[in-house]
Amino acid sequence: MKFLIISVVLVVSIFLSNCSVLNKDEERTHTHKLSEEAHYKDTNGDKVFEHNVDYDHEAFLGKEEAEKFKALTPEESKERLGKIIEKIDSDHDEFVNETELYEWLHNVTRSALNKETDEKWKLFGENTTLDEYLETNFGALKYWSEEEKTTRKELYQAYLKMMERDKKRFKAADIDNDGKLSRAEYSDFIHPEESKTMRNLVIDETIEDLDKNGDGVISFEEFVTDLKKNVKDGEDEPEWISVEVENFRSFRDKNKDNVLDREEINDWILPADYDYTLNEAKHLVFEADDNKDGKLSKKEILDNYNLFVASSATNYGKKIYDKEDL
Ligand SMILES: *[C@@H]1O[C@H](CO)[C@@H](O)[C@H](O)[C@H]1NC(C)=O
Ligand SMILES: *[C@@H]1O[C@H](CO)[C@@H](O)[C@H](O)[C@H]1NC(C)=O
Ligand SMILES: *[C@@H]1O[C@H](CO)[C@@H](O)[C@H](O)[C@H]1NC(C)=O
Ligand SMILES: [Ca+2]
Ligand SMILES: [Ca+2]
Ligand SMILES: [Ca+2]
Repeated sequence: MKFLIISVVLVVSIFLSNCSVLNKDEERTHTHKLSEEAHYKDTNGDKVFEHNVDYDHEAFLGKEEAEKFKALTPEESKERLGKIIEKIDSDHDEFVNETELYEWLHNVTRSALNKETDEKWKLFGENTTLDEYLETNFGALKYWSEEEKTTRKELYQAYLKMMERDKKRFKAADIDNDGKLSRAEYSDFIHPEESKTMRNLVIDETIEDLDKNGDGVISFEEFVTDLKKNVKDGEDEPEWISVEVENFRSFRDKNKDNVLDREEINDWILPADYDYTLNEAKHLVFEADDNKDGKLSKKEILDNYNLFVASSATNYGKKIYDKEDL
Protein backbone atom coordinates (compact mmCIF):
# COMPACT_ATOMS: atom_id res chain seq x y z
CA MET A 1 0.00 0.00 0.00
CA LYS A 2 2.78 2.34 0.93
CA PHE A 3 4.53 1.53 -2.33
CA LEU A 4 1.36 2.30 -4.19
CA ILE A 5 1.00 5.71 -2.62
CA ILE A 6 4.60 6.56 -3.30
CA SER A 7 4.22 5.49 -6.88
CA VAL A 8 1.11 7.55 -7.33
CA VAL A 9 2.87 10.57 -5.89
CA LEU A 10 5.77 9.94 -8.22
CA VAL A 11 3.59 9.69 -11.27
CA VAL A 12 1.70 12.79 -10.32
CA SER A 13 4.85 14.77 -9.73
CA ILE A 14 6.34 13.55 -12.96
CA PHE A 15 3.11 14.36 -14.67
CA LEU A 16 3.26 17.88 -13.30
CA SER A 17 6.87 18.36 -14.27
CA ASN A 18 6.03 17.11 -17.74
CA CYS A 19 2.84 19.09 -18.12
CA SER A 20 4.44 20.77 -21.07
CA VAL A 21 4.05 17.49 -22.92
CA LEU A 22 0.32 17.73 -22.55
CA ASN A 23 -0.52 21.34 -23.05
CA LYS A 24 2.45 23.13 -24.47
CA ASP A 25 0.85 23.86 -27.74
CA GLU A 26 0.96 27.59 -27.98
CA GLU A 27 4.72 27.08 -28.20
CA ARG A 28 5.31 24.10 -30.43
CA THR A 29 8.39 25.51 -32.02
CA HIS A 30 11.67 24.69 -30.32
CA THR A 31 13.35 28.03 -30.58
CA HIS A 32 16.38 27.17 -28.46
CA LYS A 33 14.96 29.60 -26.03
CA LEU A 34 17.30 32.19 -24.64
CA SER A 35 14.79 32.99 -21.96
CA GLU A 36 11.57 31.74 -20.42
CA GLU A 37 10.22 35.21 -20.91
CA ALA A 38 8.59 36.47 -24.10
CA HIS A 39 10.71 39.13 -25.77
CA TYR A 40 7.72 41.31 -26.46
CA LYS A 41 4.60 41.17 -24.38
CA ASP A 42 1.52 43.20 -23.75
CA THR A 43 2.17 44.20 -20.14
CA ASN A 44 -0.77 46.58 -19.72
CA GLY A 45 -3.40 44.88 -21.87
CA ASP A 46 -3.71 47.57 -24.54
CA LYS A 47 -2.82 45.09 -27.31
CA VAL A 48 0.46 46.84 -27.97
CA PHE A 49 3.46 44.65 -27.33
CA GLU A 50 6.07 46.29 -25.14
CA HIS A 51 9.69 45.29 -25.13
CA ASN A 52 10.13 42.96 -22.17
CA VAL A 53 13.44 43.62 -20.39
CA ASP A 54 13.15 40.40 -18.38
CA TYR A 55 13.76 38.54 -21.64
CA ASP A 56 17.09 40.30 -22.15
CA HIS A 57 18.10 39.81 -18.55
CA GLU A 58 17.52 36.08 -18.67
CA ALA A 59 19.31 35.75 -21.99
CA PHE A 60 22.23 37.82 -20.75
CA LEU A 61 22.61 36.36 -17.25
CA GLY A 62 20.77 33.07 -17.25
CA LYS A 63 17.61 32.63 -15.21
CA GLU A 64 19.33 31.94 -11.91
CA GLU A 65 21.80 34.78 -12.06
CA ALA A 66 19.03 37.14 -13.23
CA GLU A 67 17.09 36.24 -10.07
CA LYS A 68 20.11 37.06 -7.91
CA PHE A 69 20.49 40.45 -9.55
CA LYS A 70 16.96 41.34 -8.55
CA ALA A 71 18.05 41.49 -4.92
CA LEU A 72 20.91 43.91 -5.56
CA THR A 73 20.98 47.68 -5.24
CA PRO A 74 21.80 49.60 -8.44
CA GLU A 75 25.36 50.16 -7.16
CA GLU A 76 25.89 46.49 -6.40
CA SER A 77 24.49 45.36 -9.69
CA LYS A 78 26.67 47.81 -11.63
CA GLU A 79 29.73 46.53 -9.83
CA ARG A 80 28.86 42.94 -10.61
CA LEU A 81 28.03 43.86 -14.20
CA GLY A 82 31.48 45.46 -14.51
CA LYS A 83 33.12 42.13 -13.66
CA ILE A 84 30.93 40.33 -16.17
CA ILE A 85 31.92 42.81 -18.88
CA GLU A 86 35.57 41.92 -18.34
CA LYS A 87 34.74 38.28 -18.92
CA ILE A 88 32.77 39.02 -22.09
CA ASP A 89 35.56 41.17 -23.53
CA SER A 90 37.61 38.13 -24.48
CA ASP A 91 40.26 40.00 -26.54
CA HIS A 92 40.68 42.59 -23.75
CA ASP A 93 40.43 45.63 -26.03
CA GLU A 94 38.08 47.34 -23.54
CA PHE A 95 35.13 46.99 -25.91
CA VAL A 96 32.45 44.36 -26.20
CA ASN A 97 31.48 43.73 -29.79
CA GLU A 98 28.69 41.67 -31.29
CA THR A 99 30.85 38.57 -31.69
CA GLU A 100 31.94 38.60 -28.07
CA LEU A 101 28.39 39.16 -26.91
CA TYR A 102 27.17 36.35 -29.13
CA GLU A 103 29.75 33.98 -27.60
CA TRP A 104 28.68 35.03 -24.14
CA LEU A 105 24.96 34.54 -24.77
CA HIS A 106 25.70 31.15 -26.25
CA ASN A 107 27.72 30.14 -23.20
CA VAL A 108 25.05 31.31 -20.79
CA THR A 109 22.42 29.19 -22.54
CA ARG A 110 24.71 26.20 -22.75
CA SER A 111 25.80 26.29 -19.13
CA ALA A 112 22.20 26.57 -17.92
CA LEU A 113 21.36 23.52 -19.98
CA ASN A 114 24.38 21.62 -18.65
CA LYS A 115 23.51 22.43 -15.09
CA GLU A 116 19.94 21.26 -15.49
CA THR A 117 21.09 18.07 -17.16
CA ASP A 118 23.60 17.36 -14.39
CA GLU A 119 20.96 17.70 -11.72
CA LYS A 120 18.43 15.46 -13.47
CA TRP A 121 21.13 13.01 -14.46
CA LYS A 122 22.03 12.48 -10.81
CA LEU A 123 18.43 11.61 -10.00
CA PHE A 124 18.12 9.38 -13.06
CA GLY A 125 21.15 7.23 -12.18
CA GLU A 126 23.81 6.18 -14.65
CA ASN A 127 22.96 2.49 -15.02
CA THR A 128 19.20 2.84 -15.23
CA THR A 129 17.62 0.66 -17.87
CA LEU A 130 14.51 1.52 -19.85
CA ASP A 131 12.41 -0.96 -17.86
CA GLU A 132 13.58 0.50 -14.57
CA TYR A 133 12.87 3.99 -15.78
CA LEU A 134 9.37 3.04 -16.90
CA GLU A 135 8.68 1.23 -13.64
CA THR A 136 9.74 4.23 -11.57
CA ASN A 137 7.77 6.74 -13.59
CA PHE A 138 4.76 4.84 -14.83
CA GLY A 139 4.71 1.69 -12.68
CA ALA A 140 1.75 2.94 -10.69
CA LEU A 141 -0.45 2.81 -13.77
CA LYS A 142 -0.82 -0.94 -13.44
CA TYR A 143 -2.61 -0.45 -10.11
CA TRP A 144 -5.30 1.72 -11.63
CA SER A 145 -8.66 -0.04 -11.39
CA GLU A 146 -10.83 -0.41 -14.48
CA GLU A 147 -13.18 2.11 -12.92
CA GLU A 148 -10.41 4.66 -12.46
CA LYS A 149 -9.27 4.14 -16.01
CA THR A 150 -12.77 5.01 -17.17
CA THR A 151 -13.53 7.93 -14.89
CA ARG A 152 -10.13 9.50 -15.49
CA LYS A 153 -9.83 8.38 -19.06
CA GLU A 154 -8.17 11.48 -20.42
CA LEU A 155 -5.46 11.46 -17.78
CA TYR A 156 -4.91 7.74 -18.21
CA GLN A 157 -4.56 8.11 -21.98
CA ALA A 158 -2.18 11.01 -21.49
CA TYR A 159 0.05 8.88 -19.23
CA LEU A 160 0.07 6.06 -21.74
CA LYS A 161 1.05 8.46 -24.48
CA MET A 162 3.85 9.90 -22.35
CA MET A 163 5.08 6.41 -21.59
CA GLU A 164 5.15 5.43 -25.27
CA ARG A 165 6.90 8.66 -26.09
CA ASP A 166 9.53 8.16 -23.40
CA LYS A 167 10.15 4.60 -24.66
CA LYS A 168 10.84 5.87 -28.16
CA ARG A 169 12.94 8.73 -26.88
CA PHE A 170 15.03 6.44 -24.70
CA LYS A 171 15.70 4.07 -27.59
CA ALA A 172 16.52 6.92 -29.96
CA ALA A 173 18.86 8.51 -27.43
CA ASP A 174 20.68 5.25 -26.66
CA ILE A 175 23.07 5.65 -29.59
CA ASP A 176 25.48 2.86 -28.59
CA ASN A 177 22.54 0.58 -27.92
CA ASP A 178 23.74 -0.76 -24.57
CA GLY A 179 20.33 -0.34 -22.95
CA LYS A 180 21.49 2.50 -20.70
CA LEU A 181 21.95 6.21 -21.17
CA SER A 182 25.32 7.89 -20.81
CA ARG A 183 25.34 11.50 -19.63
CA ALA A 184 25.42 12.72 -23.24
CA GLU A 185 22.68 10.31 -24.29
CA TYR A 186 20.58 11.34 -21.33
CA SER A 187 20.93 14.96 -22.39
CA ASP A 188 19.44 14.03 -25.78
CA PHE A 189 16.70 12.10 -24.00
CA ILE A 190 15.47 15.12 -22.01
CA HIS A 191 16.27 17.75 -24.66
CA PRO A 192 15.71 16.02 -27.98
CA GLU A 193 15.14 19.37 -29.68
CA GLU A 194 18.73 20.34 -28.93
CA SER A 195 20.22 17.33 -30.66
CA LYS A 196 20.78 16.67 -34.35
CA THR A 197 20.54 12.92 -33.84
CA MET A 198 17.05 13.28 -32.35
CA ARG A 199 15.68 15.42 -35.15
CA ASN A 200 13.68 12.65 -36.83
CA LEU A 201 12.13 11.71 -33.52
CA VAL A 202 11.03 15.28 -32.78
CA ILE A 203 9.45 15.48 -36.22
CA ASP A 204 7.73 12.12 -35.60
CA GLU A 205 6.32 13.41 -32.31
CA THR A 206 4.97 16.53 -33.96
CA ILE A 207 3.29 14.54 -36.71
CA GLU A 208 1.88 12.15 -34.10
CA ASP A 209 0.28 15.10 -32.31
CA LEU A 210 -1.11 17.00 -35.28
CA ASP A 211 -1.70 14.57 -38.14
CA LYS A 212 -5.27 13.56 -37.38
CA ASN A 213 -6.00 11.71 -40.65
CA GLY A 214 -2.75 9.74 -40.51
CA ASP A 215 -1.42 10.62 -43.96
CA GLY A 216 1.99 11.51 -42.54
CA VAL A 217 1.84 15.22 -43.30
CA ILE A 218 0.20 18.18 -41.57
CA SER A 219 -2.52 19.84 -43.58
CA PHE A 220 -3.47 23.48 -43.18
CA GLU A 221 -6.65 22.39 -41.37
CA GLU A 222 -4.72 20.16 -38.97
CA PHE A 223 -2.28 22.99 -38.37
CA VAL A 224 -5.07 25.43 -37.54
CA THR A 225 -6.91 22.89 -35.35
CA ASP A 226 -3.76 22.50 -33.27
CA LEU A 227 -3.31 26.26 -32.94
CA LYS A 228 -6.85 26.72 -31.71
CA LYS A 229 -7.14 23.73 -29.42
CA ASN A 230 -6.61 25.70 -26.22
CA VAL A 231 -8.99 28.49 -27.19
CA LYS A 232 -12.26 27.99 -25.40
CA ASP A 233 -15.62 28.58 -27.09
CA GLY A 234 -16.66 32.21 -26.96
CA GLU A 235 -13.17 33.34 -26.06
CA ASP A 236 -11.31 35.92 -28.14
CA GLU A 237 -8.72 34.34 -30.35
CA PRO A 238 -5.22 35.39 -29.28
CA GLU A 239 -3.41 37.50 -31.86
CA TRP A 240 -0.54 35.07 -32.39
CA ILE A 241 -2.95 32.63 -34.00
CA SER A 242 -3.57 34.84 -37.02
CA VAL A 243 0.16 35.51 -37.20
CA GLU A 244 0.83 31.76 -37.33
CA VAL A 245 -1.87 31.24 -39.95
CA GLU A 246 -0.24 33.93 -42.06
CA ASN A 247 3.18 32.32 -41.51
CA PHE A 248 1.87 29.00 -42.77
CA ARG A 249 0.68 30.60 -45.98
CA SER A 250 3.62 32.89 -46.56
CA PHE A 251 6.63 30.71 -45.74
CA ARG A 252 6.13 27.56 -43.68
CA ASP A 253 4.44 25.76 -46.59
CA LYS A 254 7.33 26.39 -48.95
CA ASN A 255 5.99 24.54 -52.00
CA LYS A 256 2.45 25.86 -51.52
CA ASP A 257 0.72 22.47 -51.60
CA ASN A 258 -1.27 23.32 -48.47
CA VAL A 259 0.43 20.68 -46.30
CA LEU A 260 3.64 20.59 -44.25
CA ASP A 261 5.84 17.64 -45.18
CA ARG A 262 8.72 16.40 -42.98
CA GLU A 263 11.18 18.89 -44.35
CA GLU A 264 8.82 21.81 -43.87
CA ILE A 265 7.99 20.56 -40.36
CA ASN A 266 11.71 20.40 -39.60
CA ASP A 267 12.18 24.04 -40.60
CA TRP A 268 9.12 25.02 -38.63
CA ILE A 269 9.82 23.41 -35.26
CA LEU A 270 13.61 23.43 -35.30
CA PRO A 271 14.83 26.68 -36.76
CA ALA A 272 18.57 27.18 -36.42
CA ASP A 273 19.45 28.59 -32.99
CA TYR A 274 22.01 30.81 -34.63
CA ASP A 275 19.42 33.43 -35.52
CA TYR A 276 17.99 33.80 -32.03
CA THR A 277 21.29 34.24 -30.29
CA LEU A 278 22.66 36.47 -33.02
CA ASN A 279 19.50 38.58 -33.03
CA GLU A 280 19.77 39.06 -29.30
CA ALA A 281 23.44 40.06 -29.59
CA LYS A 282 22.56 42.56 -32.34
CA HIS A 283 19.63 43.86 -30.32
CA LEU A 284 21.73 44.49 -27.20
CA VAL A 285 24.51 46.21 -29.15
CA PHE A 286 22.02 48.34 -31.07
CA GLU A 287 20.18 49.44 -27.93
CA ALA A 288 23.24 50.32 -25.86
CA ASP A 289 25.60 51.69 -28.51
CA ASP A 290 25.17 55.36 -27.59
CA ASN A 291 27.93 56.73 -29.84
CA LYS A 292 27.04 54.40 -32.73
CA ASP A 293 30.54 53.07 -33.34
CA GLY A 294 29.22 49.51 -33.58
CA LYS A 295 30.71 48.26 -30.33
CA LEU A 296 30.08 48.75 -26.63
CA SER A 297 32.42 50.43 -24.20
CA LYS A 298 32.22 49.53 -20.52
CA LYS A 299 30.64 52.93 -19.95
CA GLU A 300 27.93 52.32 -22.54
CA ILE A 301 27.01 49.02 -20.93
CA LEU A 302 26.98 50.48 -17.42
CA ASP A 303 24.97 53.52 -18.59
CA ASN A 304 22.44 51.10 -20.05
CA TYR A 305 22.52 48.67 -17.17
CA ASN A 306 18.72 48.55 -17.16
CA LEU A 307 18.88 46.76 -20.46
CA PHE A 308 21.33 44.14 -19.25
CA VAL A 309 20.61 43.44 -15.59
CA ALA A 310 18.43 45.79 -13.58
CA SER A 311 15.11 44.40 -12.48
CA SER A 312 11.90 46.27 -13.10
CA ALA A 313 11.38 46.17 -9.34
CA THR A 314 14.58 48.12 -8.89
CA ASN A 315 13.46 50.63 -11.48
CA TYR A 316 10.21 51.06 -9.70
CA GLY A 317 11.98 51.43 -6.38
CA LYS A 318 14.26 54.00 -7.88
CA LYS A 319 11.37 56.02 -9.28
CA ILE A 320 9.80 56.25 -5.86
CA TYR A 321 13.15 57.17 -4.39
CA ASP A 322 13.66 59.93 -6.98
CA LYS A 323 10.24 61.34 -6.25
CA GLU A 324 10.97 61.54 -2.54
CA ASP A 325 14.23 63.22 -3.39
CA LEU A 326 12.47 66.17 -5.03
C1 LIG B 1 34.84 41.44 -32.65
O1 LIG B 1 36.23 41.37 -32.33
C2 LIG B 1 36.88 40.18 -32.73
C3 LIG B 1 38.34 40.19 -32.32
O2 LIG B 1 38.64 41.05 -31.32
C4 LIG B 1 36.78 40.01 -34.22
O3 LIG B 1 37.37 38.77 -34.62
C5 LIG B 1 35.34 40.05 -34.66
O4 LIG B 1 35.25 39.97 -36.06
C6 LIG B 1 34.66 41.29 -34.15
N1 LIG B 1 33.25 41.21 -34.48
C7 LIG B 1 32.56 42.16 -35.11
C8 LIG B 1 31.12 41.90 -35.37
O5 LIG B 1 33.08 43.19 -35.47
C1 LIG C 1 32.59 30.42 -23.80
O1 LIG C 1 32.95 29.08 -23.48
C2 LIG C 1 34.17 28.66 -24.05
C3 LIG C 1 34.33 27.20 -23.77
O2 LIG C 1 33.93 26.85 -22.49
C4 LIG C 1 35.31 29.51 -23.47
O3 LIG C 1 36.54 29.11 -24.01
C5 LIG C 1 35.05 30.96 -23.80
O4 LIG C 1 36.02 31.79 -23.20
C6 LIG C 1 33.67 31.40 -23.33
N1 LIG C 1 33.42 32.73 -23.84
C7 LIG C 1 32.85 33.68 -23.12
C8 LIG C 1 32.66 34.97 -23.80
O5 LIG C 1 32.49 33.49 -21.97
C1 LIG D 1 27.22 1.43 -12.94
O1 LIG D 1 27.79 0.26 -13.47
C2 LIG D 1 29.24 0.28 -13.48
C3 LIG D 1 29.71 -1.00 -14.17
O2 LIG D 1 29.00 -2.11 -13.72
C4 LIG D 1 29.76 0.40 -12.04
O3 LIG D 1 31.16 0.46 -12.03
C5 LIG D 1 29.18 1.66 -11.42
O4 LIG D 1 29.55 1.76 -10.07
C6 LIG D 1 27.65 1.70 -11.53
N1 LIG D 1 27.15 2.97 -11.04
C7 LIG D 1 26.18 3.10 -10.15
C8 LIG D 1 25.79 4.48 -9.77
O5 LIG D 1 25.61 2.14 -9.68
CA1 LIG E 1 24.06 4.02 -24.11
CA1 LIG F 1 4.12 21.89 -48.39
CA1 LIG G 1 29.71 52.11 -28.93
